[in-house]
Amino acid sequence: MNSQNLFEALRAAFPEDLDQIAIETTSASGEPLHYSWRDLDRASARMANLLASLQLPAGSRIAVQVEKSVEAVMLYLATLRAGHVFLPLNTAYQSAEIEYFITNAEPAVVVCTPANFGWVSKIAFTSGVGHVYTLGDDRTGSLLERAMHHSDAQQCVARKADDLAAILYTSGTTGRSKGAMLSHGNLLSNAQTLKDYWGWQKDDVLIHALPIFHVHGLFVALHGAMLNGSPMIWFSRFEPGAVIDSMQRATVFMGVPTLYVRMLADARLTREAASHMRLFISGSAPMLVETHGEWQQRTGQVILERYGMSETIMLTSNPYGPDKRHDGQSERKAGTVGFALPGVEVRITNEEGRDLPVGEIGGIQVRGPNVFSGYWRMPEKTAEEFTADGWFKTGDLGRIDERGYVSIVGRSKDLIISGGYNVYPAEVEGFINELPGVAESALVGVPHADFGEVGVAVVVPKPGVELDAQTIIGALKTRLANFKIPKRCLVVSELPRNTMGKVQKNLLREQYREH
Ligand code: MLC
Ligand code: AMP
Repeated sequence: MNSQNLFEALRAAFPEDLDQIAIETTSASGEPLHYSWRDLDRASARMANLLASLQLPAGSRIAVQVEKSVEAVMLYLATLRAGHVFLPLNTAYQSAEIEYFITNAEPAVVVCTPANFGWVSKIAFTSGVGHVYTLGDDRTGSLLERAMHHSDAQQCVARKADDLAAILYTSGTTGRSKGAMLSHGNLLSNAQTLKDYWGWQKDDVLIHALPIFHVHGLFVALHGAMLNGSPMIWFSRFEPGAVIDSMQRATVFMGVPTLYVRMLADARLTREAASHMRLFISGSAPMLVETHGEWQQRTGQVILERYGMSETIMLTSNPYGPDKRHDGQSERKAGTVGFALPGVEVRITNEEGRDLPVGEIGGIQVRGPNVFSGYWRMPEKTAEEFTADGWFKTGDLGRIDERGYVSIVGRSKDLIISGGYNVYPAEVEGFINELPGVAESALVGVPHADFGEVGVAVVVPKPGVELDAQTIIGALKTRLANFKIPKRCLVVSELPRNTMGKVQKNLLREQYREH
């Protein structure tokens, strides 16, 4: 069989001299650390051999909730090499969330931080997971200890293009998370398209400062550098000053708008500091036109905004250079997410699913080799989100102008995007409504200077009950990831409803926008 394992394509792009530096970073105690391409190859081979020794069926899920580290990248590569499915989990997720993911995905292996081993392993073993390892962000943990006993040479397991490579959980409008199933073919085709469209160059160096449990940091950034054999300057946490200081040795940066806002607030960001950079890319959340403009004024560089999703990886992008498909247009237009990527089709439809003319606002739909195959074990949900002729309904509202630029103008899904993370109100409301004394609640997104948008909870008590906002927030903190916690909680006597009895969130949004 002609294998289409994504790892083989990434491995083929490694430079000939494997002793060159692939990743430059600092240890938890601040010591410089350098990883060569050979290190990535050998350590991921050892981990892949460890996984092989467990004799798991092909396509087993490897669920991973660990801090950002180079060893976590090695584990991702090892999972691909071994022919299994990588399931990354945000470190902010709490036990109720982890329990859901583990019972839903039924992983064969769970890897967690040493600090969380107690509660994670309890959930995992109770759910029938056979193997739980630990991986610290300081090169410790049972995963590395066990992998040490395995060979550093490995034959990559053959995979077909439509075999699964990763499952990314994304919250649902009903409050239940859905696992988007991405194949080797989805990931590789998108990475190759972006390599060409963003003009990756021989001497590029990527600043990697994003988390690696979502599409942006794990696929767009990591695959981008690796498929070009380009080294990375690696930050386990985003620190504006340190990132700005590294720009003189780098050429490409990718971030969510909050990262740009925070760098703009740092006086070290100057034209001089950014002068070595070739490309700044933003996505995962809308970037304000003002931020785009301010960045250009301060650095002389025009941010390239693109649009993606867990289900589709990247679907549109502003042009890097002249786009032949669009009369050679090369403007990176603020407030838009650019053109459909080569090979990707994007259309705007009305509620009946009919195509809308240029300039009209409707639902954004997408079709192409980047689009996932469906939600893990949720055939009905999958069927609902695809049209009969194979278009995926993104849930975003937008328009395409006469030049071909796509703008996102809103969302038909009830979703808050806070600092690049998605918060589904239904999920948070579900947790609030379970608290003693709560009759009902609504979570709405309001504008926020740093995170773009944050959640405000409006809660109605049961008759005769006095609720305390801080107690509600405190109770949520033990149950939900920190970025989902409402920044404010207001106790009110009733929620505004329309004649159909539906809560009018638009009124709440207006009323509480100053909060
Ligand atoms: C942190 N906090 C947040 C938050 N991040 N609140 C709301 N939204 C967020 N995104 C809160 C914490 O709860 C905590 O509150 C306080 O801020 C400090 O936490 P922290 O962990 O120290 O924060 P910090 O390190 O400053 O993180 C901010 C951030 C981070 C912007 C660096 O959120 C981040 O890395 N975001 C990027 C997300 C990302 O990669 N998205 C891509 C998704 S892929 P308290 O009250 O406890 O003190 C996708 C597809 C696509 O969407 O197109 O790319
Ligand atoms: P996720 O489910 O985490 O992958 O988030 C995907 C969602 O992020 C999309 O459906 C959009 O709503 C949003 N998104 C991604 N990129 C952009 C962007 N550049 N501008 C506006 N919204 C974006």
